[in-house]
Amino acid sequence: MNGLKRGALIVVEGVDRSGKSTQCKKLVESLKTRNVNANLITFPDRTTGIGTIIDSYLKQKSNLCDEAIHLMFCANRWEKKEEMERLLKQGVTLIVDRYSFSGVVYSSVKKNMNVQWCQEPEKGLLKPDLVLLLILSEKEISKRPNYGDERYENKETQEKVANMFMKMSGEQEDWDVVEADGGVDDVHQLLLEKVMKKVSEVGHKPIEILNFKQQ
Ligand code: T5A
Ligand code: NA
Repeated sequence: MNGLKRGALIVVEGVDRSGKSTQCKKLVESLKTRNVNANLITFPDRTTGIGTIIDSYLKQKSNLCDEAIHLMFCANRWEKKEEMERLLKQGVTLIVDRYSFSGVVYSSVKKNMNVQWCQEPEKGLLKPDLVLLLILSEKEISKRPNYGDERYENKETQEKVANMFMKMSGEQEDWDVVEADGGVDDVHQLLLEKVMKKVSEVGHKPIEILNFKQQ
């Protein structure tokens, strides 16, 4: 066994505008200044061929049936799996802006989309060591800049999504619910502490495979 410790797989989830992208970028910067090798991974990755299809769907320039777009989001993660595994084994901690949980939640709040069906193609991807769920109060949500024109950017969908994320957080291990109403730096300090702790814990633990607890 070589002496190299693997990186930690850290996922940040939450509703739209909860500050995920802001926090993920800051986490990578802070980890680097603490000599932790870290990379940012973002889903959807709109730069790949599959990502282009997703981007067009989100911008409402094209339409796909609910099942097909679900599988696109999922395939967008599968096409990154090998690279993510390689980086983790090289000791790089990955800060991931959305992952399979967004995939399952945003699809299964739609009519006629079954949760188990949505989970199935996500199984076999890498299991995160920690999922940080950012939650906002009603008051703070109303203060954040307006939603844009992308699909899902409406109050009704966002409420369903927030409820389902909370339900999921109670069912899965390694989830940490973080109140993210505070200023950017305050939330950052909270998250950084949790991430540093996890980075020091993973050491030589094998990377596990994603599965879902029965709903
Ligand atoms: N989706 C995604 C699926 O349906 N299936 C999937 O499998 C996946 C992966 C696009 C959509 O795709 C869906 C979910 C989404 O609806 P996206 O590209 O991640 O996903 O969405 P974005 O629009 O890029 O990002 P979000 O809307 O989710 O916003 P973030 O990243 O949570 O928030 P952020 O950091 O961009 O901040 C939003 C605003 O708030 C301010 C920021 O400056 C910014 O203006 N802000 C704060 N203001 C005050 N206090 C703070 N602490 C603040 N932090 C940030
Ligand atoms: Na984002």
